[in-house]
Amino acid sequence: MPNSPKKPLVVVTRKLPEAVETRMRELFDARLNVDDTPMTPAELAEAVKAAHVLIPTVTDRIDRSLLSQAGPQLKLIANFGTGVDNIDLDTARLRNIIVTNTPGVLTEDTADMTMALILAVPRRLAEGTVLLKDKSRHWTGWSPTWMLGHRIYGKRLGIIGMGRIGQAVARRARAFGLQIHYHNRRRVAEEIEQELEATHWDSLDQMLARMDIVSVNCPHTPATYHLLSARRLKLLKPTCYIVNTARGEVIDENELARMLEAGQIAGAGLDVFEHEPAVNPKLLACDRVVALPHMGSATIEGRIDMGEKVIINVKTFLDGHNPPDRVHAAMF
Ligand code: 8YV
Repeated sequence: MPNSPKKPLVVVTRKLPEAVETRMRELFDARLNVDDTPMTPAELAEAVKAAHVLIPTVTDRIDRSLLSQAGPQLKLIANFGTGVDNIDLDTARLRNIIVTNTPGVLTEDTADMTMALILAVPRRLAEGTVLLKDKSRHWTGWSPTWMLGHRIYGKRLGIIGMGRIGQAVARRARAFGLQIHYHNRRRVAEEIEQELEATHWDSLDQMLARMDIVSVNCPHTPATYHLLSARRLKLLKPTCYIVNTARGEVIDENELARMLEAGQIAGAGLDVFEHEPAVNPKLLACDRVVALPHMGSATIEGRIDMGEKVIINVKTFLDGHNPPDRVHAAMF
């Protein structure tokens, strides 16, 4: 019997949904991570020495030092995720390694989670649940002045980053009666502004000073690192709430924690943190913070869609074509 041609080695760094892994096994020589233990830098180095394709996630640092250890056979990094701030795009380009991501398929889930936080923080959802579940406290009944939050309807929402996710957040927020404001690298098309009745702010500083809720929906890039710096956080009204489902690095987390503790910001809904998986203990100690462990796109449907997108990118590339979700450094 003739030898069947050797399939390319595809290393997947984390456990993926069953259906995705099954398809990967059929198509590639897939080295999967069955017990889902994050790979150490040494294990990642071994992987890039042998793999033709690497499929990392947000938890893997694909930096210059790692890429410098890659063998010449590594030609594609197909990120399982939309944000590519875990990958040194410039070094990948210099080494002729193509990078792809999974845009679009996690837009609606992430926007849902953003909206959930926009509702949860001003209306004190997490605090209320904790109060009822805490066995040491007994709920004595309704009171007109107890557990008051703030109205959402009619307030001003400032969206930082009006890409796919920012727009999906704006659509939801409008249905809740929020007024939409945004700051973005580029102004969005007029039809979109009209549909969302969105006000564009060229100056982020000026927008921040006037908002009731600020939602971070931009990618983390060198240009957006600490975009909400200590100076900018001080521009917010003390009654303003902040929601972040993008990347922790966009906000100066230490300063945010300090200001929340000092009552200089009304509250925060945070799904992402600057030094994940570490979370600033001051944030966790603050009643007015709803904190989630990076769950924005965590739906079964979303993860399967992400896996399918990764497979399409890898298969298209291995078949000799340009993968559909190729990332260029200039895009980020
Ligand atoms: C993913 C995300 O879960 O895709 C992204 O950029 O932030 C997340 O929602 C994660 O990145 C998977 O790698």
